[in-house]
Amino acid sequence: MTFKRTLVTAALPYANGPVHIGHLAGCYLPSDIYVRYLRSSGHDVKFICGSDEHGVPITIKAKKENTTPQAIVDKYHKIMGDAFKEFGISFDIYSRTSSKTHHQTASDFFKTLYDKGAFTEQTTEQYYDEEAKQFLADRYIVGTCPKCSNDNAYGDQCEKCGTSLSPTELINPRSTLSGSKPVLKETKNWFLPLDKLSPKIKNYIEQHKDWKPNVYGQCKSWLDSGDGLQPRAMTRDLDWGVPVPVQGAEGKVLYVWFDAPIGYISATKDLIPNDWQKYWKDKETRLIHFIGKDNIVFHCIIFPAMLMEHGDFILSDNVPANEFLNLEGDKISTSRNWAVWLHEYLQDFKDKQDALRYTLCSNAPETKDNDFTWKDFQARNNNELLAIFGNFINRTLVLTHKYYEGKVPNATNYTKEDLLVLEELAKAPEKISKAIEQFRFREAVGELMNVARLGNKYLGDTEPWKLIKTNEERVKTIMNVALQISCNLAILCEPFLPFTSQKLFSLLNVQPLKWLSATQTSNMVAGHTINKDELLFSKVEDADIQIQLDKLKKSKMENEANKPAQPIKAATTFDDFSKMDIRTATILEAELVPKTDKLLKLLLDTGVDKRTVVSGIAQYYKPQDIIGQNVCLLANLEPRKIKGIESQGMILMAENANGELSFVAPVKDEIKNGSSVK
Ligand code: B3M
Ligand code: ZN
Repeated sequence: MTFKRTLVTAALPYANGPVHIGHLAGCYLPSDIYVRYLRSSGHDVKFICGSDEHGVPITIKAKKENTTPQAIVDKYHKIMGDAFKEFGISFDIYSRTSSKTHHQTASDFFKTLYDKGAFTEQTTEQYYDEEAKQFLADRYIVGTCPKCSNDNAYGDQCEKCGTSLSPTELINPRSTLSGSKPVLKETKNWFLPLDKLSPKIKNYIEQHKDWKPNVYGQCKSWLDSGDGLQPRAMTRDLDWGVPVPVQGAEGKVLYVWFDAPIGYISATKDLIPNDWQKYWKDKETRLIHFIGKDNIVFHCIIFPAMLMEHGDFILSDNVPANEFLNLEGDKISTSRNWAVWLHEYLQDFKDKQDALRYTLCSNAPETKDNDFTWKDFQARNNNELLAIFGNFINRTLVLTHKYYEGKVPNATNYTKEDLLVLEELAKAPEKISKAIEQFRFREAVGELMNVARLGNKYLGDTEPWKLIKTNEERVKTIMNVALQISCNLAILCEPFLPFTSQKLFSLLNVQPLKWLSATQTSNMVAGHTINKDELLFSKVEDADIQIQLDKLKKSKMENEANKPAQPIKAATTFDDFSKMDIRTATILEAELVPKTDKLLKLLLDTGVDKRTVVSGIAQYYKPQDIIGQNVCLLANLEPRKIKGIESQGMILMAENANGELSFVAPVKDEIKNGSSVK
């Protein structure tokens, strides 16, 4: 089936915090590349996004900051919208779900389903705060964790021991609104019977074996899991959101995951009030949702189920979800401030949007979780963008000015080598298109870089700066070819590096050209004058990277300081403790255990003997730095073979909340090796 137009949506981010690189890499950058490519290729495409402004976390944040949910979403809607714009994410509209259009659209949608009898009504018992006179979302209830006795476990989870909970499992539950003890009270909500819709959904998913394996696989596992799909409440007892448009539903709003995807429809209405239906109802429209992996079930199962029940809408054709991006080996976390925030990046790396776009695309978590490191960012900028792409362009522009006063020379006589390069150049757009169309953006950006490599190698091989003394005619052709490559690079890099593309077109003094022109190798016309040369990219210095690493280190330390200590373990007896022979000792020798990256083999002086201990501290200490270090040793621990080495005892280490280890040692020098620790 061929399509006349494409509607691309990017997940609506919650308006309760700024945007970080994980968001960009997971969803907004790939969707932007895709849309820019389609636009450049002359397709009819609309690119939709906006803020997701409902849901419990926003109401909690408002309470904490002593303000209203509306004030919270107003603030972050602006911050997020600005950050996207600054990074060149080219939404046709960045809308919001607190808008009038959206409330109306979501409300009508619910009503249609309700009138069709699509929902089942279920009465359940929920906690109710009699003082605040409202039902309590799980997060509004705290109590004692039945597993670890933490007094401040939430109704959905204990953050201390990580157990998932339901509010009724909490011991001594209390409401965070009034502090009072909540009571169980019956409440009626409307459920989407996903169990009954399961065959239809299954059928839909099975028609999409072409989806990315991570997406298709997750859908299948939802559908095929033990109990299969379960009915899901589409309304909530809450006062922030779209009111449920049904009699007897006062004090209830639509479940945030019911209204949020409808936000795509509302935003399209706001963008093209007279034309939106074409994009949502015509079978010749292709609908594509870009999302992160935690949103798969909502976009592939629940939203399609809603659309099927409604009946008027097309279903999505693809959901190219990405996996997660980690940062320097750790999960990105807003609450732990373990993130690179877009607005902060731009303060530190002014005008370097494309360096981040390039790094995130080259290393995108397309098929598995991936890691962003600042060193990799620096290397990609300095060794690829600057040393290959930038270097090629710079040499081309500088030589054109030097030899021809900035005028494109005539290509008079192509050699076989020139023709091969031009042929390769003309093939590039198709290679890149193919990869983009299959959502393989890493491969696509790799192909783009290959064009820059081609140019760089061509100049290196032909060495026009040498030939200019002996064969002026030949240099004209070489420089003409180099300028064609430069111009086509400007076209081909636009989806990935829009700022660079714009700058390069302006250096070449050419109006931006479309994708199809890159199949030509004659876009730079002889006699045309280019503009004065300027560098396309600048270096990222070690010092710049150190600032970022220090920032992260600071976050780690602040977290460490804020983290509650582990609860004290169950009581033990003095007798049990005295069975342990703990002694002071000194490290005499240390070396890495071959073929491992965590283990050190240590030789210790225990005052009684010299013995070998294998210790898992290599990530925290270098062998050469710890010779002479005083330690405490559990000396009578049964010997154990580790990686073929007999370890005679265990060194005691202090561990912080981030799992980092530090030696524990006597503080007075006169404590000799072999002194017992009691
Ligand atoms: N706001 C979740 C998220 O930001 C949610 C996406 C809605 S898309 C309709 O990850
Ligand atoms: Zn717990």
